[in-house]
Amino acid sequence: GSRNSGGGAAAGKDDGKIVMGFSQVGAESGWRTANTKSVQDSAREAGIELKFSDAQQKQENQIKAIRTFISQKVDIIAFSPVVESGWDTVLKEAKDAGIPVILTDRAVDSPDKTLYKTFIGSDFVVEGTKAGEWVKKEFASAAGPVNMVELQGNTGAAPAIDRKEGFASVLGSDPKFKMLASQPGDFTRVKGKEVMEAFLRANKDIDLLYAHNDDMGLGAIEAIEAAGKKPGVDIKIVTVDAVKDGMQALADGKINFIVECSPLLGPQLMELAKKVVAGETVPERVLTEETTFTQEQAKAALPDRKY
Ligand code: GZL
Repeated sequence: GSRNSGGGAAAGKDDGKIVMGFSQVGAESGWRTANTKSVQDSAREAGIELKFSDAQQKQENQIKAIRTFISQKVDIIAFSPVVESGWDTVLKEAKDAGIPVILTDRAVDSPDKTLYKTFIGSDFVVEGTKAGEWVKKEFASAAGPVNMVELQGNTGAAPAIDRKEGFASVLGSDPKFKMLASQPGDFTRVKGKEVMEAFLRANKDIDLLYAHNDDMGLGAIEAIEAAGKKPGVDIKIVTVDAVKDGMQALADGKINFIVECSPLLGPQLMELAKKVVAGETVPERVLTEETTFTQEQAKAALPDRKY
């Protein structure tokens, strides 16, 4: 059971083990399941007791989970906010309860930086610019117009907002590149396929698809093939994540370029948690290491891919 370590601070279990409450977005994509595995495996290796909750991509479920962790007096809370906004109230409740919070994967837009100790995750704007730079190069000799469509992540999510912004910052000013349509596909294969079907019905001549994650790109591939077109040839595809299924499609020539977004945040998260619980200062922002893959690089990397 838990004992109150006094001072209203959160209590660990009697055996001094750190207890972490983790609120996960959901299980919407290959990236997400790899991220969950990384968090769970790393907690076990770090000797941290993990209370894990899956919010099925609903903000109200994450808020409920955080409130439960507060009532359980966990030592630390970590979560990946499904959307950027609407967290100040519950994060103030955690702060008032003396429970430190770490943001992982996605950011919140709260101006009050005292509501969390650190944010570990990718720079999604940079990921969007990497995708845009590839498109600019790929179509450098094309006379234009280059007709593009975009499958966005779930509305309001930091990666959806920032990947869109980064991509547009590279191509938006060049009149050759035309964004015919840009809609949310919620980071899932099913929705990505559905929205791509609609794009194909409304636009006869699409040259490029930018999907904010592999899973939506894989759903779109099904729609493109059903429409009798060759993904990666008739319609070039650039995605973000570099999960195994995406890398396989890249190696098979159905995707043309993938910007990596690493889900393996677990080890760094547990190290940061130990430091925070011990009262040590930690950097405000911890960036993840990630790269990009061409079709050739995917063939070489696939055998060693951990997720
Ligand atoms: C990005 C992460 C995104 C992935 C998607 O860090 O939040 O959510 O790109 C996942 O695959 O669903």
